[in-house]
Amino acid sequence: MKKFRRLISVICFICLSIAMSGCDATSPETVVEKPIVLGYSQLGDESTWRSQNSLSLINAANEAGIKIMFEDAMQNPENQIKAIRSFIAYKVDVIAFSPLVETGWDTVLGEAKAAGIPVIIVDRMIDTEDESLYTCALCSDFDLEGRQAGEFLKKKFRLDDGPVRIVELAGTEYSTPAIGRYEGFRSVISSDPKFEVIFSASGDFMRSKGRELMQQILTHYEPNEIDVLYSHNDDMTFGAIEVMLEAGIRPGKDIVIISVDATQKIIDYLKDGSVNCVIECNPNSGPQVMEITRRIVAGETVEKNIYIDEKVFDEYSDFDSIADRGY
Ligand code: GZL
Repeated sequence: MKKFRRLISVICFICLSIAMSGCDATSPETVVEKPIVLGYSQLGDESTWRSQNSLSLINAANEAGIKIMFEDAMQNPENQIKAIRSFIAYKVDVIAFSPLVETGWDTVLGEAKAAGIPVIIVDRMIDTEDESLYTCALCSDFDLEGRQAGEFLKKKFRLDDGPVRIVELAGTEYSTPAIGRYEGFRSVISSDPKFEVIFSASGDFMRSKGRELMQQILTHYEPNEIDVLYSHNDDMTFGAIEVMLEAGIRPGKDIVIISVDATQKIIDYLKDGSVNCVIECNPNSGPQVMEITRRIVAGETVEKNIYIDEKVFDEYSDFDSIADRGY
């Protein structure tokens, strides 16, 4: 009898401990995988494009079940370096960042490498001799974007003897998009001397500075002395168009306009003839960044350099084929 009671008490203890542990004795322990932790340093929130890029990254991380530590550097590379150091201290699984400018990253990326934390470069590129400092770079081809702008001008003015006088609103100095869009554009138009850039200055990809530069341009040149506005992003274009309209200038007619990014508003301007050419720069890289992160953590090989596919929309395009931009 004593043995029977002992057996019963042992069975009760086992049942009680299983009930307390919350797991089912009939099935193996359910192993909950630890979520991947991604440290992301975003360069700022200077433009419509950037806001959409940040939204894409955060939404994609949530959908992928990745814990994202998202830091906005507010256009200050020192803040990006601090953020990357905090990710290293936190021992994140992967670090990703959009570098405001191309240089100054070797030291902090060397610290990430020493800590064994892989780095993904997103959107803009860095200028480094040591490619071991990053595992993958997912960027746009900014030189191609500049060349596409030049090719549109050659087509638009193919029957015009010139001169074709161009004013340029450039992006943030020493940033990959500003360098690529500047150099790519000139590599095409330099083949024909009728094209002349009469003004170029950085508007930092900001609407307010685009506005200021257009006002400055109109103090130096009469409207009929300007044939083309080439703007490195839509936000600066919006600022410039405001000034043109205030000055009685018909955007897209009195001055041909080329803009880069392809927000919905600039596409609407293209459709109503206020803008003549839009070079797409795709901000929706979030899903690709999370897939690259997952593959790196899983130990899979990833390509060193991945370019985002992008299109050109211009006055010769079939506007009905342009999908809603979503931002
Ligand atoms: C390009 C991106 C640029 C956009 C701007 O990839 O870095 O920065 O063209 C943004 O709109 O501010």
